[in-house]
Amino acid sequence: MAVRTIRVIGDEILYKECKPVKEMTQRVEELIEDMFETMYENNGVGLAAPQVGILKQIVVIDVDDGNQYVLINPEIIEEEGSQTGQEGCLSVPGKAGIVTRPQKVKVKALDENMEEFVLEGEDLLARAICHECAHLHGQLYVSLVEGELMDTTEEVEE
Ligand code: GNR
Ligand code: NI
Repeated sequence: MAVRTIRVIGDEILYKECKPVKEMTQRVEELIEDMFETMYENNGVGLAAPQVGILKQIVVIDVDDGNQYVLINPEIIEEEGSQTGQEGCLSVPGKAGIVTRPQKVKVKALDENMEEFVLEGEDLLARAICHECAHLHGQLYVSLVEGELMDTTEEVEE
């Protein structure tokens, strides 16, 4: 297990389309473990493989609902309602912005055993699912921000 380096905005890999995973391998298993470790180390609620430099359709999510979700080749199949709120991204450090997302989503994906499942998420889980799936298609939340991108780091003047 290892904490991997997170790619940040401007890195061209973040803007590329990710490839579907065809089979579970030891490499992919290790990647998933490392993605969880990297996400927890950086206090994130989700992480997509391109953020650690791998162009594969893999997402991990933990929004503190008692579950650790692994989504391989995810596809959002239903969206309902809308929520407008603050969003951040580990690949856009020190910034946050207001983004409107569906209030509820249904996503179809494969789990770590390559078994298909459908996950329904609301509130932050729906937001995280949308945010992570967008990463797999080379999209960052900054392109969806309403108004200004805000600074979240305190600037202390001397
Ligand atoms: O840690 C994260 N917090 C977050 C907050 C609101 C909406 C989405 C997110 S995901 C983000 C981690 C990240 O960059 N995942 O790609
Ligand atoms: Ni992100």
